[in-house]
Amino acid sequence: MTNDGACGQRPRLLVVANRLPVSAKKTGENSWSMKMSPGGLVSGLLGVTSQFDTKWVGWPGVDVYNEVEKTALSKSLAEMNCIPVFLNEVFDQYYNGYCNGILWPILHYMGLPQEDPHDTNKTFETQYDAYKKANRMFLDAIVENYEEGDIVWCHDYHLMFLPKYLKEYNNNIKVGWFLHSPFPSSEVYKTLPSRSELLRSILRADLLGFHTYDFASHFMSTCTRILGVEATFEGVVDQGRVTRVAVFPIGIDPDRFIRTCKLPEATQQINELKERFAGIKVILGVDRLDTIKGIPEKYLAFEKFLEENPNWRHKVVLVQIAVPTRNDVPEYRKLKDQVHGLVGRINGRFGSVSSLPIHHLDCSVDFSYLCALYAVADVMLVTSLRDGMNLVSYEFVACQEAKKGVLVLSEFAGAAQSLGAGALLVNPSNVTEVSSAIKEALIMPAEEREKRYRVNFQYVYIHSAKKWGDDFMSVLNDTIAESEMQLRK
Ligand code: ADQ
Repeated sequence: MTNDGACGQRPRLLVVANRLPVSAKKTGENSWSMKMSPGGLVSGLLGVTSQFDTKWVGWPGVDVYNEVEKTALSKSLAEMNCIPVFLNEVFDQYYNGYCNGILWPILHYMGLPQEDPHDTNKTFETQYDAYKKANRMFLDAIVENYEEGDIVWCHDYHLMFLPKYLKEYNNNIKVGWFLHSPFPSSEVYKTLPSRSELLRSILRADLLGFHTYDFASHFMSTCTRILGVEATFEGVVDQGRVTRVAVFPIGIDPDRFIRTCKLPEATQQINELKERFAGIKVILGVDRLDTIKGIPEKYLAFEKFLEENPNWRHKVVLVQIAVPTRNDVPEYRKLKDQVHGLVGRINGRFGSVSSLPIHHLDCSVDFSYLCALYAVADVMLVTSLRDGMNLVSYEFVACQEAKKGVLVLSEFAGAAQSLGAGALLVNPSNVTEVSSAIKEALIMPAEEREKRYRVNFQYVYIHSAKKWGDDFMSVLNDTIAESEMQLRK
């Protein structure tokens, strides 16, 4: 595909995701401050959007009911090419309820949660209705801004109804849909009450993308088992329509990380961190505080490592940045308490007045400091129980030019299929295995670290976010061109 439109203009792309890349916060009457939202989806897409005249469509991070305020906020967001979807009263049941309470655990193999029999306001059915309503609100925002020829790229499990709604509105709209999470085996997916309707809705897209071959294969066998349709990489054939399915492993913008590590601010932060941890090895974890990220498992493995290797006590720290997310979902609040309990126990058992083995921070860090942490770490510890890709592991590799540290990576992260050759792969639920991998990483000879780093760096550099976006757009364009040719025949 060329990125030039007919009159030399860049083609228009509407990127639709649950959340806009910026979150708004009210600072006064009709005035708002904006902050970048952390998260893998935003990080991945930032590398892509420069080739297109891109508009983002998504929730702005706040409820706004007053029409004057809505207009004021929409105007500020428009300057950043963002179109808000005010989900307001629908948000709780759609986002906390159906998306994160039901779909997220199913997609990550955690099973269907039990319905609360006492809360008749929050049944699966009411949450599902809110989900559909929210998807319609996204449609309305798109329709208001749609121009003939626009490409609409829908992201993630929040928007499984959108392809169907878009095609019902205008069958000629070019629609792509990408899943950032895993797609599970059909045995897990089929427990979902609305399983067929959701599959049929996403099958209205022209192209469906997944991070790994396994996820795409699970999706296709699920279509066959649940809908009884023919599904191969040539396409899924449902009700006379063919939907293309393909694999697009996401990446990062590696140059942004490499550049930032060399800037004066990060250089100073790197020096301060080196001084702070002089003579001590640093193991790093950077995760959203999410049930899928395996943070308790990480702490249990580190505890075992300290238990079994007394000579390493006071010579190694685990710095864990765990930005809280989804605070309104009860499981996430429980997780925070559980993790804090473990940190207290391990620091109590193995710490001293002058040294604590775990530095756990409930916060988001700014980009320069994040790069500095990646750059000084000796070991990166990723223990996701399931993860679509895990961009943190890519970011670590991009920042390790000087140190050439070791990546210990869960085999259940999509990244294990791309960085597996250079990383130490582990089963995060096996504390003994993770504890041994920590030790292996800490004592690995420089020559082997260098070799592993080179393999991973090359992969991260080539498979960038830009490549991911270019590949998706190129296949989407080919798919649409092919189906237009079929129609003309
Ligand atoms: P996430 O689950 O958010 O993404 P991940 O891919 O690791 O997971 O991306 C996290 C992003 O947030 C990274 O860019 C990281 O730098 C940033 N981040 C995390 N904690 C932070 C903190 N404390 N401070 C600042 N920044 C922080 C989802 C899926 C993943 C998939 C991505 C992209 O769950 O599996 O890889 O989308 O598709």
